[in-house]
Amino acid sequence: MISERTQVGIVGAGPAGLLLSRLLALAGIDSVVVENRSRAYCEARQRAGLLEDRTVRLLRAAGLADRLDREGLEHGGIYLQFAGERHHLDFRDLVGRTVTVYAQTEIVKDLISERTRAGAALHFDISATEVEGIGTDHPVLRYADADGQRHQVRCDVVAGCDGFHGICRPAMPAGLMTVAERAYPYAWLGILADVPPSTDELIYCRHADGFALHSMRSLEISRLYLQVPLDEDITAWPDDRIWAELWRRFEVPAWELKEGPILEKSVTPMRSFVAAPMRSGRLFLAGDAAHIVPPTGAKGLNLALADVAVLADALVALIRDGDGGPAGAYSAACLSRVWRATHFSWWMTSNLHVPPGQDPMDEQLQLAQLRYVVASRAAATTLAENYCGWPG
Ligand code: RFL
Ligand code: PHB
Repeated sequence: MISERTQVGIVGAGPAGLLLSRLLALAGIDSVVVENRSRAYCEARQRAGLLEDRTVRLLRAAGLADRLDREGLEHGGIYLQFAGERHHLDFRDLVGRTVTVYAQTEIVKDLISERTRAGAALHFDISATEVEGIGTDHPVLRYADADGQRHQVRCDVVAGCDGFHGICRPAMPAGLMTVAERAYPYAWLGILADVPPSTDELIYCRHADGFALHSMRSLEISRLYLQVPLDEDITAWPDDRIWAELWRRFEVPAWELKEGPILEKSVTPMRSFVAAPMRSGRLFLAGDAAHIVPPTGAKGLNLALADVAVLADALVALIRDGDGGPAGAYSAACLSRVWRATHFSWWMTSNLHVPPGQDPMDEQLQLAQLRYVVASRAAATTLAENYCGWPG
């Protein structure tokens, strides 16, 4: 067993864990990050694509936005499509704000490259992660490195940034956590395609046969999603069936969907999940380890990064200044934002998807709500300020 010492032990090298390590380093606090996947896997995992303006400012302030500022695509709105009509929502006009398309894969690459250049302790391919002693002043993080050598890291604090399936949430004391959860009766089939986007801004589309979303990764690469049945077998979706279904759902007069080679496809279930509190003793949860939203509101990554911005300040106060006030307020501060985003994500999801066996009442309620959003400036403003991020 190799014994080590750090101030903050971070479990997980996703966007939350990596940004936390960077923010702490800027304040002179050292950390060890352990990740059970390989670096290549973390850098290639296809997930989010859309950043709130606040998230962009956070990355800029952390000195991580050189490539984001060069390659990110600033968007001033979205299209909302239903009943065969496409409507534009202009966020600049409604709330004076924008969002930015910049893939999570690129944020993770930028963070890993910065952390590596800074000589940070960042260990990939580890296994058997364990957290112990969170009720003491010196919790311990244990893991086995890529060669199977066991390590024991004595910490001041452990940050659980290990996503929904990690080990940190289960390491919280039994009986402490309250969990609110909702599973949705459908999934998303997502594709990455080697073809320029067929739209200038994202299209969120409700079709009688289900939701579809046209997003993008760059001016060359498109990202598209289709609502499919829960537990859908991906082999039921050869490429030509995917393109035909996308065409059908997105079809409006005088518009064309450009097709190209499909680089990747996967099926994602949809879930809302909030576990509270996000802290017990010296263990703090951040990002997907504590909460999950369905992707329709584009909030998950933004929430994860917002959590660690609050957490970094709280840990600096606790470790450097001996002030436990901000650490005590951490969970409530995050959960207020999390619940707003949870509501918005549920609202977007519920209004744009067609559940199996939808009755005429529910269908008309959805359409009435969507018509209201595109007709009322007040309703459109509500969507815009939530989509761009609340509080901003
Ligand atoms: P992550 O990214 O899951 O990272 C957790 C890391 O912890 C590692 N890990 C462990 N390491 C060591 N020991 C263990 N025992 C471990 N267990 C797990 C994992 O390997 C992993 O590397 O969580 P984090 O950092 O909290 O980040 C959250 C985001 O990844 C997530 O919320 C977003 O991707 C959600 N999301 C979106 N968010 C947005 O803000 N905008 C979007 O447009 C958006 N689109 C999406 C999305 C998520 C999607 N999927 C696939 C769920 C679209 C999709 C399809
Ligand atoms: C994406 O580009 O992957 C994306 C964009 C917006 C969403 C969800 C996913 O709401």
